[in-house]
Amino acid sequence: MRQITVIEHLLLHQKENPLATGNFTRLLTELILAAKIISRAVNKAGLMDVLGETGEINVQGEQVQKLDEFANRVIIHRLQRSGVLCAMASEENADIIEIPEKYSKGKYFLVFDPLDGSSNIDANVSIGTIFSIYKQEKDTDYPTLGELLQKGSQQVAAGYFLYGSSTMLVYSTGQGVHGFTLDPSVGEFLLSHPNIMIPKKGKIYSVNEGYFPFWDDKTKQVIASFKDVSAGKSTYSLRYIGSLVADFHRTLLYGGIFMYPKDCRDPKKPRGKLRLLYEANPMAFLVEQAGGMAVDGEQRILDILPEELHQRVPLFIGSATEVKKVLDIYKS
Ligand code: AHM
Ligand code: MG
Repeated sequence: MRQITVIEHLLLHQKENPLATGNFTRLLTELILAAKIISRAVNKAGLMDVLGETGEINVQGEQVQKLDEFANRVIIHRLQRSGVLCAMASEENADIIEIPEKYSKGKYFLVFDPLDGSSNIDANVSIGTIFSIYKQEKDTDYPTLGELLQKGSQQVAAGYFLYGSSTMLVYSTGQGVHGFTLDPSVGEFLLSHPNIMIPKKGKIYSVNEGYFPFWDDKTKQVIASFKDVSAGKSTYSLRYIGSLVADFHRTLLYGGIFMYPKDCRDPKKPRGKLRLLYEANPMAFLVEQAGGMAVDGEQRILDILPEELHQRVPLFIGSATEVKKVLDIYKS
């Protein structure tokens, strides 16, 4: 069988794909190169003594690990020179990242989580880079934060790189979800998973059950429903890696549901952990393209109008059957 690279795939589908312009291809090419550089560093992490913490704290109040910083720097460095972006936003930066004067600008916003699941780095667990692309609506040279804060439904593309037993790229431009596997011997991502569709119903639920005491009653009912085997109900297995890209990738391929509910430890301020812009929206875009659903318990993730760059949301994402079950319980 002839093997197809990502760019070839994008160009082959040019007719159906309004995004397959030179600019978008350039953006994806730069992102792919950045991901290959990150993948190489992740693979060599143990050898290069780049593991461990720097002692600094990022805007989320968490310890920043060296590989996160490296991944963040690589993406910013390559993409700011691409000529196709008007601004960027990274989970590691407090504010919008402007394109320096000396580089030309374009019409896309790139929003990314450079290395998600970083708490797993030392244990050699799969981690990933998540990205989301929006179009600038106004024709101004200096886009404001307000222009970037668009609903997830306005994403023009989204995807992730998974640094696992092999490195993969899974992405969508709104024409289905396609997966590519990096062949390190030739340095190309080759089409391995065309038109991924999530099963309508799955056999796995995925959640950090250690937080059970901090959930509200409805959330407890939701999780209990996946353990209820009375009267012929389906049995579910529990899988939880604690690395969103890996947990999501499994959910996309095998079906079932991944959940990160709101934590009610402070009853006045119940909140999710995952970020709407960097994590929930891109995964919601992909899952819907694959025939699944993503909600915050009440509404569709892609319908939420973000109020701030680092906003957090509860997330229930996966096969339609399981996500509908969650919606029904919260509604009841
Ligand atoms: P990060 O962006 O700081 O790496 O945190 C996000 C990660 C996700 O990958 C994962 O789904 C979640 O945090 C796990 O959180 P917890 O350890 O609370 O279960
Ligand atoms: Mg993250």
